[in-house]
Amino acid sequence: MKLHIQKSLVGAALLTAFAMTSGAWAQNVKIAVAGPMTGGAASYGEEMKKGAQMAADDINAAGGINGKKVELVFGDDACEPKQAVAVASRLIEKDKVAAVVGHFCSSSTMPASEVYAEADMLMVTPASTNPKVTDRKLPSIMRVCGRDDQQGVIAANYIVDKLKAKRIAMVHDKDTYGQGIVDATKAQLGKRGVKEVLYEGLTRGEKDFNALVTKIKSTNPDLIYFGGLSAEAGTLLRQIREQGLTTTFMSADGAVDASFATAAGGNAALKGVLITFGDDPRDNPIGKAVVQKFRASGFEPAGYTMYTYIGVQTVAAALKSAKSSSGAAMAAWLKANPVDTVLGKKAWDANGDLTVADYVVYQYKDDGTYAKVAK
Ligand code: ABU
Repeated sequence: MKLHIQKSLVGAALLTAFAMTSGAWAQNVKIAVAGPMTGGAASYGEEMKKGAQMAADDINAAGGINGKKVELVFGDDACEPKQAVAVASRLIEKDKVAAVVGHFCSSSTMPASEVYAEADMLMVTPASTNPKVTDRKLPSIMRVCGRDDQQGVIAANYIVDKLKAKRIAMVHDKDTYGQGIVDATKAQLGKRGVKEVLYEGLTRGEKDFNALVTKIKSTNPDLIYFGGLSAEAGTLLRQIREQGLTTTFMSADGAVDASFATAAGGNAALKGVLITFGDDPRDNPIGKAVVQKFRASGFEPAGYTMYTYIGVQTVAAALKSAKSSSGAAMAAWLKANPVDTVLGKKAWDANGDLTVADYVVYQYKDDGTYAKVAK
């Protein structure tokens, strides 16, 4: 009897293994989702996971891609360029994914995209806004977010036209995105006749910026502009306020994340802070049902959640219709065929950038939410 049960268990295990390699599992279309699933930027990775999973579930509920189910494969780059390259190689060679949604940090996306382009793999980033991501014109590399040379213009014009600020202290995190967005804003400020009073870098992951804050204070700024991610944005803001500076603080899309408030010392600490970000995806009427589904599940689809959702929709549309497994051919198809997403119809130019940029200036309230103050 015991031997019979053991044989049955072995048989069932073999059947399962067979099914996984040649049955239903082999029929799946694997889409990778790569980003910082661990480390200091893990909250963005969580947004990516949630956004991608909801999109995959919705696509599968509607019949999948040409009758095949979408199977997500997650890759953790921890927002580290070397790890991103290793993850890209693994997704291509071991996991044999059909396309990639990712990465998050521009500094990871840039080197990983070289690997994808070499393998002729479609990669669509939901969040990497540095211009060089697409300006290198790699044929299979695209994005569903805006660019920092668009975002920086909106920020600088708001600083000049609405705030009438003249003494701008600019701080970045020495990373591709953080320094890039500061440089883009600085370039537009220069065009508008404003020269910054301070331009300094801090180091990501550090927790004590008090010496830098003292230096900022000595320049008597009327605006502090920070380029980087939410952990450093929040820590810097907290230490600025602890040193008694009430100066307006402004940042960009890298700070639009719940961990900004956590690092700053709570929601109230963000009151009055300005940020630029794409038109709030949660307010788009087309995506209302998806936003409600997230909220019903207890997850607020903030930051890049909805962008990741449309990243999966975008690669799914290409996988369904491009009639080729070539990443360059799928990207060419996307550039010629706008895609209906839960954030509206999206179209791309020859670079792989969206044809319409929708950056907006927001101001935080004391409850952690923010409201539009300028388009
Ligand atoms: N765009 C905000 C953060 C991601 C990045 O571009 O590095």
